[in-house]
Amino acid sequence: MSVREINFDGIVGPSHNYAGLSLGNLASASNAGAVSHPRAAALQGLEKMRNNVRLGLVQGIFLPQWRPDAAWLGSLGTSVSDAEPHIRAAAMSASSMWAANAATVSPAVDTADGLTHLTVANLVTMPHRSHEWPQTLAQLQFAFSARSAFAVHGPVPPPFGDEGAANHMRLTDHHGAPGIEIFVYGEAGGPFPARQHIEASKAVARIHRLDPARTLFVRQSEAAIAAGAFHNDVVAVANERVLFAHEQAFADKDGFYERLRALLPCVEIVEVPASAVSLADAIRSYLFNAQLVTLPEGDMALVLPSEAQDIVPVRRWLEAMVASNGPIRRLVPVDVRQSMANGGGPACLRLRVVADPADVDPRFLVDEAKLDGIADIVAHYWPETIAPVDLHDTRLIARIEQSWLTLVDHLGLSGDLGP
Ligand code: SUG
Repeated sequence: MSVREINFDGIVGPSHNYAGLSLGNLASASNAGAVSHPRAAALQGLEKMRNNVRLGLVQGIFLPQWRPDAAWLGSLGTSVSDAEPHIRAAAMSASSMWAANAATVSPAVDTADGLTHLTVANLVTMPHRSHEWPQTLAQLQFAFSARSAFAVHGPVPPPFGDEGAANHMRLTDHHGAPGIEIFVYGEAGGPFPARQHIEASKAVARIHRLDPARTLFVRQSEAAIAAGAFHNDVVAVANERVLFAHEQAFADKDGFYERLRALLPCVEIVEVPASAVSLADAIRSYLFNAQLVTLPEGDMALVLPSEAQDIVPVRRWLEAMVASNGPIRRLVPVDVRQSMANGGGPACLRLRVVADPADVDPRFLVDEAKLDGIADIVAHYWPETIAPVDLHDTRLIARIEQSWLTLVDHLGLSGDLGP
């Protein structure tokens, strides 16, 4: 086989719930206290993966994490029954589903030692996400265990916040060619925290042995963070030679575009002006939190949330874009509403790894038959609903644990991944 882009999607865990834990994430805040549907959420995610397989893309998976995270609660000197409600909710969160925050990935062709480097994200800014990394790292070490192909790194130390690939873009002539790696960091965000710190981005670039002459550090605009773009992938997405971004995504857009054009003359920047789609509508619609993918026949498609087209200025802009002679030729709407209600669109749910699929542990790759098997387990075991008040219910917790054990066993990973 040869180098391909592989999309690894996080399977939505059985504890998926709406506890309103993410300051600056408007969807999470506005759905706080709502009743979630973990089974429907996981099935929606699996359908998205199936869709991508049918498009001819290579699809991978990451497993949900063991919840409640008793080890983390133990390190805080408490337990699921004794913890304060917000700590219990943090220990129960299924937030590892958003695999774009699992790690930052630099393909072999960009690194000095010819290995594909992956650095697990520390996610220190949000308490409920700060304890994801040990279980994520364990999965990365299994999925990418081939030492001849991959180097998997632990997290950048706190206090420097690192949220992984959600703040990283790669532009290149084609996936297998050397790329320009772009790290987007925040400094200020009005009332909201900037979750990606430049110190962390620079550390990841050094650890990945990137060529400084082909690496850019770009500041996210304060207006974007203040409007609810808690990650860059809410206002911009890149694929091969195309950068698709909102006009107000970056603090110094002109300087960034100029440096990018000098480094990659073939780059095509598809910019959505604020006069066509406001920042608020861009964030409400999650237009940019789409998977911009190259189809086997060579055209690019935008796998976007189905509700994006319900917002009139966004629909108009998309219709005009597809009718024009631009690089994005096809729209593929997908229903991931359960994830969207916590601020996670199609792009949040996946981590892109450009690598040879033959080097990846096959337990982390899926085809349609394997997706069917996973969907059967989800349909049978995952809770149908969870209200935040249920989070301490011992029967619910037992069910969540049983769901996880069944899936991990089914995928042949029970000897390797454990609570
Ligand atoms: O970190 N939501 C996630 C959404 C992450 C989206 N990822 C990307 N943009 N790549 C977050 O804010 C909500 C959890 C809650 O409120 O229970 C949450 O964590």
